[in-house]
Amino acid sequence: MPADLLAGLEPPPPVREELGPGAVVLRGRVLGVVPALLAAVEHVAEVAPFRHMVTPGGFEMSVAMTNCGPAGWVTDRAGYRYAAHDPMTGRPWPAMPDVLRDLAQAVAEEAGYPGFQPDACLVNRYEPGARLTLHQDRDERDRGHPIVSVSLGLPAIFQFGGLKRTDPVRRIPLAHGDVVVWGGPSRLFHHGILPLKEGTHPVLGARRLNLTLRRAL
Ligand code: MD6
Ligand code: FE
Repeated sequence: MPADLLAGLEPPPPVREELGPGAVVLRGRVLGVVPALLAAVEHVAEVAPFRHMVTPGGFEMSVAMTNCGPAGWVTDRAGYRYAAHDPMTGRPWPAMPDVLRDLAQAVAEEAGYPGFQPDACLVNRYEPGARLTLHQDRDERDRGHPIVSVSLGLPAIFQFGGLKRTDPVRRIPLAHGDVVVWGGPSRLFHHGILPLKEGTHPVLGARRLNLTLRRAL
């Protein structure tokens, strides 16, 4: 078959949308590496299974979570923090697969943050109805580092507000393969995910996965 007939099968180049100061969405950026990302998540979840953590206020989160890398984000009655060990197994979190580290570094650089070296990857799993209320990511030691966030599976509505909880909130749809990178002036902006709508994604079924890669320590 002539090569030009296959050219149309290549994924389209990522489309860049500025979200706010220091925050950008790269549409479809990871579509070319989805199988490798899913294999990485599957391995992580075999060692450190997804679980519903409890907030300091005593509520079980609707989002199921696990982690990889030297630092894992956890919450329980004692508060939010990064921990070297999985409280469920007592063992260190699984190592961060190279594909995640390399991807995060490359994508951060494209977004204007060269030299990003993540030591934490939080994996969020949503089923229809699951949500993440408006919050700030403020448990990382040095907030000078950006966060790289990868969306897979069912689409979701991302809420993106401002420094104050009461600032106006925009609603941004995030789809399979999209990446959000943010840092700088918007690093502490409030954000959340509206309750996931029912649906079936061709690759992931009735689920959404979100991977957030950070420099926590
Ligand atoms: C999610 N993301 O997309 C939740 N936090 O499921 C986050 O809470 C988030 O996407 C910090 C930076 C990027 C994010
Ligand atoms: Fe967050």
